[in-house]
Amino acid sequence: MNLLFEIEEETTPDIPGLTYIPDFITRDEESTLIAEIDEQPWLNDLKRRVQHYGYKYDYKARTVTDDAYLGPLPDWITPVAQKLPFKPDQAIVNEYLPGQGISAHVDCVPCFDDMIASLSLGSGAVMQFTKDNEKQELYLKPRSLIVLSGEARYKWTHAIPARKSDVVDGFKIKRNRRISLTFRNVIVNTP
Ligand SMILES: O=C(O)CCC(=O)C(=O)O
Repeated sequence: MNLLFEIEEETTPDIPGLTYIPDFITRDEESTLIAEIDEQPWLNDLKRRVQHYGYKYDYKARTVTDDAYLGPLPDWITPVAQKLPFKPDQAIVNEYLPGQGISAHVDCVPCFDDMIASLSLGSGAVMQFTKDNEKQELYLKPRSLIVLSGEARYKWTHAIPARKSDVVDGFKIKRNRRISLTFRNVIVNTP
């Protein structure tokens, strides 16, 4: 039984504006990014640990104001940011230990432009997409990238269920520590 082959064959949900790119980065690039991330300070404002670059996002107020500017994206982010289909000015790192997730949401519409990308590092996890009564799932493999735009970004919520394992194509896959590196372009709001 070839688990990786089975998962490789998983089809991307048919959601307009959703792009899934497995193996977006190499294992070496992944290790370098994780090492860099682990050298930076973490914020503990949420249940999961996060790091913000470019602009600080205010989760409570759901805004990004011009005084939230932190500076250009750090050099260690540049190589991966340059491979994206847009030029981000903001990046958020999320850390998910097994059992942690993120609840269903649409990324703040007045805060961020159309295209949003998320790179998975370390471990995979299922992402759930929901629109009205429709639910679709996609297993985000480590080193994969998803890009959300249009309908996928504005009409569907996305979530990572808080659990310790996922079932993908009938196979149970344990989660390890997952880090996502998410990229956006900020629409600056005046306070
Ligand atoms: O972890 C991810 O891939 C998604 C993160 C996310 O949805 C968010 O930061 O709003």
